[in-house]
Amino acid sequence: LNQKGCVVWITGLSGSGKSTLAFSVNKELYSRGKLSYILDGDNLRHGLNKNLCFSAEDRTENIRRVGEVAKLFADAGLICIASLISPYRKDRDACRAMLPDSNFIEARLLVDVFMNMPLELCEARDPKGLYKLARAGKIKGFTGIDDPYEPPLNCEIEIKQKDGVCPTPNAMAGQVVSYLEEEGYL
Ligand code: GGZ
Repeated sequence: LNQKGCVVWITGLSGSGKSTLAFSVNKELYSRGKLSYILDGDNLRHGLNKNLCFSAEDRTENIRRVGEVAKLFADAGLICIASLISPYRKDRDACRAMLPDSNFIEARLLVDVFMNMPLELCEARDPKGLYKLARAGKIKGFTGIDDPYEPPLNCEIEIKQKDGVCPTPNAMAGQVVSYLEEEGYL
């Protein structure tokens, strides 16, 4: 396999487009003949992380496990795309510490991507009706409503609106793929 592994870690609010970006990047990498794999928080909560809920401790454990699995994929030479809300800075920092920059390749092993979409937009989208339930008090501790989201202080890539317009999935994926190219992963 002529490919260096790394982890693309997508963080952001529910409904900010993390999964859309993950799929779009995956598709683009596939079309370039690169092996990649998506670890999606919401999906993993049906299997690997079935026993976890949304308390601070469980979110920390959720992110730790996904970080460890992502590291295994990267070790195996894959580009691992992890998409989780990962709302707490210290949990994301712990993942970064787990995946230190290599001495051998001059590139980050963990690429932080921040889906910087305003809460109002995510809440207006509300694809699963979860914000509505959270506002009605039917879900407690929902990120952005009554549980915090701590935005990254320094990330490699920031995805945001331009003149009030969201970038298309292709454009967002393009931002990530260009970065991977620059870093020598593609
Ligand atoms: C946040 C919640 C919650 C609470 C259920 N807070 O957008 P979704 O619906 O499809 O994906 C979200 C998913 C979050 O899982 P993660 O593993 O990414 O979260 S974390 O990184 O914080 O561990 C959301 C849904 O689960 N969901 N309850 N209380 N999101």
